[in-house]
Amino acid sequence: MTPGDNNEMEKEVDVIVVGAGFSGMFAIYKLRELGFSVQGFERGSDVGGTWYWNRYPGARCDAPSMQYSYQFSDELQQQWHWTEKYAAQPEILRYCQHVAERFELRQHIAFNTEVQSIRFDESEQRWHLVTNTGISYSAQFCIMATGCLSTTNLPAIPGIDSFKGEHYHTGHWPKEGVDLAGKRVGIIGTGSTGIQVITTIADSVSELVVFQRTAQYSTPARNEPTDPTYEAEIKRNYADFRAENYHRPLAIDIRLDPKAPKTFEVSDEQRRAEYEKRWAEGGMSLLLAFRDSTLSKAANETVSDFIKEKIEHIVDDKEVAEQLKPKHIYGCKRPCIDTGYFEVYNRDNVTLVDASANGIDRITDNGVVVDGQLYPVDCLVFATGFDAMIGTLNRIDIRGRDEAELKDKWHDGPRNYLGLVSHGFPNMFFVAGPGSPSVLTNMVATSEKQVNWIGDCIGHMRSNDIALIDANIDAEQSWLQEVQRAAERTLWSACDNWYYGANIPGKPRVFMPYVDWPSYMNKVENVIENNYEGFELSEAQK
Ligand code: NA7
Repeated sequence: MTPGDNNEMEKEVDVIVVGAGFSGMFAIYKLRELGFSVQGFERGSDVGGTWYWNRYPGARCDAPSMQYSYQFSDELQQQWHWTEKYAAQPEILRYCQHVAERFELRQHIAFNTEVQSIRFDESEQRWHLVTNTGISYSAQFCIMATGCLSTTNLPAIPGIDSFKGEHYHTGHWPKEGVDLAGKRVGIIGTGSTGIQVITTIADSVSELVVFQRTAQYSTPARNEPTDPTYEAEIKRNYADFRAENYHRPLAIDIRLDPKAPKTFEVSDEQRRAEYEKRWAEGGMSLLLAFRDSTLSKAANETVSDFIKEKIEHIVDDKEVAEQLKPKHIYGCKRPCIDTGYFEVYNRDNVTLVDASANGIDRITDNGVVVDGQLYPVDCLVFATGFDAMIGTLNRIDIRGRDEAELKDKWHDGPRNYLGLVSHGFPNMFFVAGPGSPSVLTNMVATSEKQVNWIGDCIGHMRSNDIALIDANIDAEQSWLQEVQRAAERTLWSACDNWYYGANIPGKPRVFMPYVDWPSYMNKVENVIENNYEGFELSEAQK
């Protein structure tokens, strides 16, 4: 079927929203409030996105709950009570469900529905969408809220299909849960997810074998029940707190002071004291202790050495401690936070298998082989991450002007202007997509900001009889260069990480998120003041 010859069942709306996680839900709400007809699509059976799928043991957000939440409704933020500083997955999912109910969002969403294709028809100036359930829609606008970590990565380890025991990817954890008690469990992956699973299941399984290819930095989360005094203080002036946070480098209040001294401007004793204080406080703030901690290699070494000392101190077995010490620069991979991670390796039922030299040889019907040695397990957990940021977009057959495929256009890396619109794909907006700060910020807050921008833009188009918005090709090219340049100024560019697509074989090495949130926010606001500079707006055909 070509876009033109619509099948009879095709329905028409103003706006299509793909994905019903935090950004998709808010996009549906926002556009509906502006008076547009909206239809959402979601492959899960309910809202929640990342928090719907990632139900693995220990799944928890590493951004503080009172910030990792919506701000569009003051009533909502006043009435909702987060029980912990860092909320666990079930609580975040309950929150998403509450929001869906409270704002009557579910009626606009087709659940259990995967979008297969979205094609632009130039003559109609409309997008046509087809799903795996056979329903089809056409709309003037598309908002792609497909998530940054929504396509799982199951690595092509030889023999992976031959394993006969239970096996799970953390990003597809069964809804009904899994009983791991008393089993011999192997886990592959020691990123943020692996660390959460390991610390949570270690005491209930009979044996836990951790297959580690790259050792990770992790600092104590120091999670705790929400402090009522803190909660009351924030709620007294929530709006101001939110507004202030938008001006912070990561759109979040995590003790990052742009005016802090540089690492070597203080004495060794002062530096040590600051690190100790931040280690005791918990969270990721150790990485942000000094102004240059993420910018200068020498500065960064002082903090990475500090963490390595802590590992040495915590882990009893010296050889294991050595294997757990990361080799890369702290912060060039996403930092992890934990509750008793390194301590786990002092347990008799936990074995660390260092696969850093040659990776995993193969998986057999009953275990995992590393450096020629078989480690038998009953169950395998893959905490092996995601085809981040563009994986889900690339799985949809998206065709813009002249039938050009988005996947082809992005063959050498994603391209768009300000992370919002990709040239040749008019009226299709990305939320938290590549080219926007997204994963390097407080995602809920910055996605809300982006959706507000998109809503205002669509509202402006309607009021001014503008039919199409596209990105200017030169503006897009300059933006791509700016995104790369901004990353190169930081230590993010100093090692392989998923922001560069380095975790997926064959994925182009392009830094995907934009590092500098406050300047991004200024840019997108200035664009509006300058009559959508960098975009091409065309009037409706008469
Ligand atoms: P990550 O951070 O991508 O971690 C994936 C882990 O899986 C990491 O330790 C990888 O080791 C490991 N991995 C992947 N493929 C293999 C193979 N083939 N063999 C051995 N080990 C492998 O994903 P997470 O889910 O932990 O976290 C994603 C984000 O969620 C996180 O950054 C936060 O933003 C929240 P490697 O490092 O590649 O050697």
